[in-house]
Amino acid sequence: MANLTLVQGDITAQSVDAIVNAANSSLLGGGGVDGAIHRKGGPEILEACRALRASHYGKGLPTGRAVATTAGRLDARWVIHTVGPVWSATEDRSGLLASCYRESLAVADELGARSVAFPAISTGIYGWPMDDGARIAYETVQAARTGVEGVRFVLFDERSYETFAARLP
Ligand code: AR6
Repeated sequence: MANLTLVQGDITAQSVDAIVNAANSSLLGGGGVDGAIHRKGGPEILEACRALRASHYGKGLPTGRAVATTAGRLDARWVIHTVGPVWSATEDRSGLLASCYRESLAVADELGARSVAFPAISTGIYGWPMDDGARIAYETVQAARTGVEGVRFVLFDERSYETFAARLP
């Protein structure tokens, strides 16, 4: 099982093998973590995303799936882009959020990544409640059969950090 750590800060400042991006299915960038990763990582990441769209994901990367590109100028070898579900009060989409963590770790395993940094997927623009996002993140990562040794959750602000810290297994 991977060792779990928490830090408060900016995921683009992390030095790890793979940084996970909370992307959207277009893979062409956006706000939040996605915007920060593309801004700091530089145009190489967008170029790689465009190539992936052209070769495999003409209709977009489905929700719950993950795919890797170069990390450009970030201090990492790869960025793993995953598409979280938009929060719904009427439909249970937690399986899709769990899938983001599981699939990202599966991609990390294929790459041979040993350390992976995750943001709190779906808890920003996509509106997922932070405490439930933390629960799903921990449950899924703990249950994963993975060769990844270190999983670092990077929480942007104090409130999200405290929420994750309170639920840390
Ligand atoms: N480092 C770490 N965490 C961050 C950072 C950062 N630099 N910036 C924001 N967060 P979000 P989503 C936190 O909105 O909810 C994009 O436009 C943020 O506080 O980035 O999955 C995509 O293109 C929140 O807790 O992702 C999609 O369209 C968490 O990261 C859409 O947003 C996730 O917030 C995806 O929405």
